[in-house]
Amino acid sequence: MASLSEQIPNRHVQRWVHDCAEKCSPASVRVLDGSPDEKQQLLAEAVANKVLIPLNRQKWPGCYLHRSHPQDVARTEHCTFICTPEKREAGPTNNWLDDRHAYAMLEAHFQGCMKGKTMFVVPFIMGPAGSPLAKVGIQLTDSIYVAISMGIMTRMGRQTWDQLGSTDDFTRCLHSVGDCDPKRRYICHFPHDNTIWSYGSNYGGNALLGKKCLALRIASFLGRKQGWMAEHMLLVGATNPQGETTYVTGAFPSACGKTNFAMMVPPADYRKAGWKISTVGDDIVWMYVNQRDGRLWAINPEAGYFGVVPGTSEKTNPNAMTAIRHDTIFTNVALLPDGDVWWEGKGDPPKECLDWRGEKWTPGCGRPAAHPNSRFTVSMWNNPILDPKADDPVGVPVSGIIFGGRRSDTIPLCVQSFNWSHGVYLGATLSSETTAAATGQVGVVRRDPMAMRPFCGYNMGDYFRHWLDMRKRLVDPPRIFLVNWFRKNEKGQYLWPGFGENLRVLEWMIGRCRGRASARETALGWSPTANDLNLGGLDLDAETWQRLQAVNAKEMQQELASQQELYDQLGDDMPRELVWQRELTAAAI
Ligand code: SAT
Ligand code: MN
Repeated sequence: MASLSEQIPNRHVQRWVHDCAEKCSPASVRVLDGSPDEKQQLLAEAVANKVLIPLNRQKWPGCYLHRSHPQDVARTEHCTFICTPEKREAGPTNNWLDDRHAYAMLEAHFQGCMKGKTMFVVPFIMGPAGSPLAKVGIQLTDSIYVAISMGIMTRMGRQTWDQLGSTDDFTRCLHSVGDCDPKRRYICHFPHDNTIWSYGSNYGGNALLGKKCLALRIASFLGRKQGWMAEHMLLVGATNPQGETTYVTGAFPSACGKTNFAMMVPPADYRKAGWKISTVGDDIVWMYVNQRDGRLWAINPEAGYFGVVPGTSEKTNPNAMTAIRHDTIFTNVALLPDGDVWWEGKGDPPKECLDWRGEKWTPGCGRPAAHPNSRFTVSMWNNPILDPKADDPVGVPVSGIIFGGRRSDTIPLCVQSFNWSHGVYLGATLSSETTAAATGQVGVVRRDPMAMRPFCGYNMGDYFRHWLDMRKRLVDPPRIFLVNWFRKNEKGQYLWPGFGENLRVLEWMIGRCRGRASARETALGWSPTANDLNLGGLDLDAETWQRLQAVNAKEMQQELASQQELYDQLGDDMPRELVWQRELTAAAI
């Protein structure tokens, strides 16, 4: 075995790994190279250690089940901290710790925490290799599940060293599962030091540090300093029958259908006409101003999808079903006696199975078989509709930005903002009913600005200002939209069919971006009439359409009142433009 310094060509990384190994005292240190052989070894080791259960080879080749600690099933926002010298930098929507205090407290937890274990050194690139936008991270972890998952979710391995060169421009990601006790769980970000320390959780958003921690919290902080944007958005291409491709991004809170939208199958009549959808990303984008055309361009920094499993089926997301057919890690789904897997929404329930905790489950036993936030981890290369530019170092031009939340009432199916600042207002006041993606109560309305509330690495007021300022750098800014697929009638039924039918709304949005679709003015923005949207073939009567698009004065007044909470919380940090935008809306209702 080559020595550590032979395996790690970069001196800065060598020194840091050495220091962390001294702190954590692992029995051994293993530097990953990202090769297929290595992946097979890691999988075999994880099976031997009962971290992974191999699934039925015929039905699910190369797939495994992982069962998490029962109290480690979602992001834990109350344990997530932005650590800076000043509280103002983190702002009122983040948990803050004084950085020196946080280091000192966590030192005590990391001290000797890897005794008897292997410390994996996981070098990875966020973004296409060779891209000037890409960022290097090195994650140290004592979790083989995390090491394997990072290999799927990022461009992991040897090529990282070329990207890094001899610089020390890398995010230092230190992770230990510790004893997985939720009382001793800390996900700490040190944006000034380009450092993340995560202790006490093995769950995706808490432990795969390239994802939310680096690509959103740290990257949003860097983006503001450097004039670009890191956003919690999908990125999708839509190609019309004329062969013209338009790219849009979409910001939706966790578990509101981003992955489904990004992998959408067009309705039958659209498919016949020649429409095609292609995925660039399902969760995170980095956007920058391309000096060649003055437009906003975007890349997906990730290389895999960490998607919600329940509700995924041949009907709702056949492309995801194809993608996860092989080489996928399932976390917290149900296991059948023959090594098949099942989850709620997949189809008929099995007569009997083991639930996500490994306990006997029968239909009607009163518990879900799969955890509501069970996940698949799969390479983007498995996606049958991966966009040909998904690995392009310059990314793709963004024509439209969609904000969306899960709201049973108040918010119409779709509107377009009047202009960029109004669009920033629509994004800043985005709200959604909470889901199982984070621990806490499910189904309560919360403000989730740009779907970034849990992921913004600095003061939300400064983040809004950064959004407003980006307009000045753009010659031709993307058009901004607000959508809500989840409006219900008084019986609690969804008014809009959603899924592939969302392409009808997307087609209108693309038409607006390209200046060829019409709309009428409402208090909330430009709104399509039934004639502006292709509703042919949908079983949707005029009254339902009316209710989908209604801007109800009473509901809107409540909405504006509830926005006040966010405005009060941000106080003087809230940009004046957004105060005015809200006043203009109030006056228009
Ligand atoms: O669990 S993750 O944070 O990775 C996914 C999500 O909540 O969006
Ligand atoms: Mn997400």
